[in-house]
Amino acid sequence: MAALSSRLAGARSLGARLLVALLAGVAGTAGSFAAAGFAPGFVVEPLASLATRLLPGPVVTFVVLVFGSLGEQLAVVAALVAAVGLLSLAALVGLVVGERASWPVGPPLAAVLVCGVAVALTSAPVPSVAAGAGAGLVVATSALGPRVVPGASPSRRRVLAGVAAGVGVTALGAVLGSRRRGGATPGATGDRVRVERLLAEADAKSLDVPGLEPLVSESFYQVDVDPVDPTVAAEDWTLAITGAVDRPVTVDYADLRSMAADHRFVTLRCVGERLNGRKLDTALWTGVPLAPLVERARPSADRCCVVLRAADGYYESFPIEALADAFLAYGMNGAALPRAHGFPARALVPGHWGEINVKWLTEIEVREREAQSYWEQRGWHGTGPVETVAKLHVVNRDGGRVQVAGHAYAGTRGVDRVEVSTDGGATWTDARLSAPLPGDDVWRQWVHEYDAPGRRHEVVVRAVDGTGTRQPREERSPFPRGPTGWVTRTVGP
Ligand SMILES: Nc1nc2c(c(=O)[nH]1)N[C@H]1C(S)=C(S)[C@@H](COP(=O)(O)O)O[C@H]1N2
Ligand SMILES: [Mo]
Repeated sequence: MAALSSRLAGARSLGARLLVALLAGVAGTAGSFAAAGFAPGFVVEPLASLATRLLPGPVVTFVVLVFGSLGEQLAVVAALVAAVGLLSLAALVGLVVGERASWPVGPPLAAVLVCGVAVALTSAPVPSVAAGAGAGLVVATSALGPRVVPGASPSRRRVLAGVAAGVGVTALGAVLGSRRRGGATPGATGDRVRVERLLAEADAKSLDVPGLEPLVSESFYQVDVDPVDPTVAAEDWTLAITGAVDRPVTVDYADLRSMAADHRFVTLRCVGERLNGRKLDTALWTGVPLAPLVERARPSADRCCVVLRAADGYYESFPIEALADAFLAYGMNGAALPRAHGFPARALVPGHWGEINVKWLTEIEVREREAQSYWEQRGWHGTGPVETVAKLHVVNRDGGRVQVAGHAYAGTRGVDRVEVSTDGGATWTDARLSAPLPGDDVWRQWVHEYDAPGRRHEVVVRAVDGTGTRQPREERSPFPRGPTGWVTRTVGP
């Protein structure tokens, strides 16, 4: 005991102390990650949420427009740095107080302080104890360093031992944490045969164009206000229908799964994406119609609107009529809804911008007056129907032949045709479309082949929706109502 405390007291160099404290902070963060994974118990998550919540609306909008999803990664990195900083500070206090004491109080004190900071941040006891243990281990190893690393001078050995422990704990924490999956995932949705048949149909109808995403997206875009997705266990999930209703209704996961399942192809598009961006995707969703659930609660005669609320604190309000054909999805492409896309259940509102397709849905409040929406409070106008768009994502060359292709989407209006110009808009030809999939809110693929004119030329595409309306030519930025305009691409000779 006495020998240990004298060694602790020997850690006189400020640099050495800071280094050990920093390593303890890193190890503490790794310990928290090992126990929680990338989920709300992880010390980084509340800081990342705080960062996005504290940022003023225009800044959030700017980050979304400029960085797209990279903005989320920046928030995570910033939160990670802040978490390591806070835990290191706690460890440093333990270390310094420990050096002053005449008995080895440093490591346990550092562990308790780090654990305390983690609990204050996350209110999750188990990951916090793991954080404290990781930090305490590094401080303890650096105190015992001279025994385990022979040769070097005592203070050098102490730091070396701390480094070794820090690296070890962090590596172990990283491996353990990344193995964790958030939320219990029930088996594949029932009705396997129907799902497989529909997926096969989408496969068969997808155009055979190299590089073109098939009709069911291979990777589905993701947009979240919180960089860490909530982890909601199926058995803990409920959806409450509240507000201006005669008798509020609560549905749990078992209720949901006991209802007759339906399968729908639905396309989603984010209002904040660039005109020719990639935040447009389609999946085969499994779930139940939402309107009958809301009807069960007997909405008041004066209802006008709903607010959909979610486990991540997200909320969106819009006219109740939009829910008439809405869907409550708990499956995606034949599997349980992935956590990233709203497990246990999300809303799908046909023909509307992605933002009101609320994920991790927990409440539908019926209202007699309109309410605020998360994005509208930040200046967006994305609760309405989508704009029509034809995207150009593929240019394939084969000698003198050129093949251009993409997707077109017009919400519930449907895509009637896609027109292509290969001379900058002077003349137009109809593109070939993929055969329509069943459903009222699904994109189509288009392809057009032509002889290369032997010079640089402008390819322009535009869609005409099912009502005969051609998409507007005028370029409009995504903010605040979503992008519009004809997509143009220069193709070489
Ligand atoms: N709970 C919750 N639902 C949400 C969001 C969110 O951040 N939280 N983002 C919305 C936005 S802006 C879009 S475009 C879609 C994206 O759905 P996806 O991530 O499944 O592609 O989800 C919407 N639903
Ligand atoms: Mo969005």
